[in-house]
Amino acid sequence: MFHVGLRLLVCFAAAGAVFAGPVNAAAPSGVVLAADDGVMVNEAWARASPGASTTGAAYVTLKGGAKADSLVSVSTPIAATAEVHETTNDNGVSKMRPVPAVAVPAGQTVSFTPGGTHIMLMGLKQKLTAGQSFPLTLTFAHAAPVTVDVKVRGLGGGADGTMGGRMGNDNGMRMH
Ligand SMILES: [Cu+2]
Repeated sequence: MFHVGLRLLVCFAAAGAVFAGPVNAAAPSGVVLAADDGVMVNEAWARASPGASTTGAAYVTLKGGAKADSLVSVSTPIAATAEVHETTNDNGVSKMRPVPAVAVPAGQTVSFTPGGTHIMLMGLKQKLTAGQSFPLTLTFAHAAPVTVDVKVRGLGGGADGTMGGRMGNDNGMRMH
């Protein structure tokens, strides 16, 4: 028999947190570029490309704005072709296929991940080297296109410690 002491978690009241509600400032008609109206693109990163590989994969986290939207295309000057792919597991075999659009519901977060939805870069014009970054433009059905800086992380995680060990086996899909 042993006794597990119950620990009380002390929560700090969020003193001073000020929630400013929607500010409906009068904007010139036809000009609506407020950040919270469109899709936010966060955490854009890519894996370093090994050896002479001419393909790579990049990942982003999308945060839906006030209205539902969808990502319809991606492009980058460093690759001949960039496509949104999704990885599916078919009887233990990873397969990927291009997806025409990725739904970004209002206010929802959509995360691209190794082994899941990813941005496939084909015909790389330069090696993806850890520590470097490159521009990636995301085009949405409704929101204005967004260009983000994609940070290249080392193969298999490393310094940043993220995404080093994903679940499942590789099945020759190490890049995705
Ligand atoms: Cu792919």
